[in-house]
Amino acid sequence: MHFAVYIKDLEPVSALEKGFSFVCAGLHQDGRFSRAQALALPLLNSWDELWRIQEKLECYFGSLVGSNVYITPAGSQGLPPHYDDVEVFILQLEGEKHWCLYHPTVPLAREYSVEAEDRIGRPTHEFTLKPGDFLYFPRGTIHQADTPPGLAHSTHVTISTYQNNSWGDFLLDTMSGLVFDTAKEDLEFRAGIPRQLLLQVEATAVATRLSGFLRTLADRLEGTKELLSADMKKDFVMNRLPPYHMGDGSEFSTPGGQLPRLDSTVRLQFKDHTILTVGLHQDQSDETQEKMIYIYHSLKNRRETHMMGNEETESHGLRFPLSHMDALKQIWGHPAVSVKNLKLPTDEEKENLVLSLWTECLIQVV
Ligand SMILES: O=C(O)CCC(=O)C(=O)O
Repeated sequence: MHFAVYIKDLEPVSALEKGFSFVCAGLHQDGRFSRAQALALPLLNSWDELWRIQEKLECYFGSLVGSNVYITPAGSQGLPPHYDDVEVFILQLEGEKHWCLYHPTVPLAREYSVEAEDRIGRPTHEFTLKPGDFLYFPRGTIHQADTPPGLAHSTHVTISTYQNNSWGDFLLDTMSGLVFDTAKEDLEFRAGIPRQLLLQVEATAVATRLSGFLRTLADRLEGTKELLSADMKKDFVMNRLPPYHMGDGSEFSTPGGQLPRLDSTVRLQFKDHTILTVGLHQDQSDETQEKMIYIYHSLKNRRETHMMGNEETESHGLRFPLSHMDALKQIWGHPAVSVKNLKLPTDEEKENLVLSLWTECLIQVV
C-alpha cells in the first residue's frame, strides 16, 4: 500500500506520525505552508534559498521550474510507480531514500501517470540516496522510492521543469499566428471550405488538401523573421519567479540612476527576465488586427503567484508599434547603445522609447 498526502493546511507532524508520506508544493512561496516550512527549514538555509535556486534555473532553462518537498516515514513508500511530464532533479536533504528507475513506457511523457507493477519490468537503476546526493532523470522515466526501515524519516526536494515545453507545444503556439499572417496575403487561405465539409466522415481528400497548405506554410516560415507566439512566451513570463533579492526589491519597481536623454548611452538590464515578442493588438476587436511588439518582464512578479496560472496574475510590460523593432533589436543585441544612433526616424521617438524602457526599470544609463 502507498500513502501520500498533499499538504494544504494539514499538520505535517501528525501526518508523519500516522505513517503518511507528505508532499508539499510551493515551499519557496513565503509563508504559504508555515508548519511544513518550520519542519523542513533547517535543511536548506531558508526557503529563500529555494527561490534563489528556482529563479536561476528558470533563467537557465527558459521554462517554469517548480518544487515539491517529500517527507516519508521510515519503512514506508509514498507514491506507487509512476512517471511525470517534467524533467526531474532530486536533492536528498535528510535520511535515506531507496530508488528504483525503469525504462519509460512513454518516452518523454506529456502527462503524469501511475504505471502498474506488472508493466514496468525490472529496474534499470537501483540505489539509495543519502543527504547531499543529487539525482536527475528524464521526463517519462518510471520511478518509485521508499524510505528504508530504521529510525529516520526521509526528506527530499524535487525540482522539476519543462512541462508542456516540447517542439509540439511550440508548434501549436506559433501555428495560429502563422496561418493568420499567411491568410492576409494568400487568397487560397481565405477561400471558403467546401460545402458540408464539417459533416464529412472520410478525411483522405481533406488531408491531402491540408498538406498542401502546410507546405505553403513551411515555405513561408523559412523566410520569417518574427513569429507570433500565442501564449507560451507570455505565460512563462507572467508565471515565473521574480528576480531573487534580499531587500524590498525596489530596484525592480522604481527606476534608478540617471534619466536617459538623446546624448545618453543605455544598456539593457535584467535581460534574463524580459521577453520581446510580436503579437496581435490585444485591445482591437475588429478584423484588421494590427501586429504590435510586446515586451513582457517578470521584475514585478510575486513569489506568491508563482505557477498559479490564475486570473489574478497580471502581466507587466510595454507595447510598441512594429516600426520600433530595429531600435529594440539594437538595444537587445548590444551590450550598450547610444540613444541618438537608434534606428528610429525622429529624436523624439528615440527619447520616448528609452524613457518608456527606463520607467519599467529595463534599461540604465551607462
Ligand atoms: O518519494 C516518493 O514516494 C516519490 C517521489 C517522487 O516521485 C518525486 O520526487 O518525483
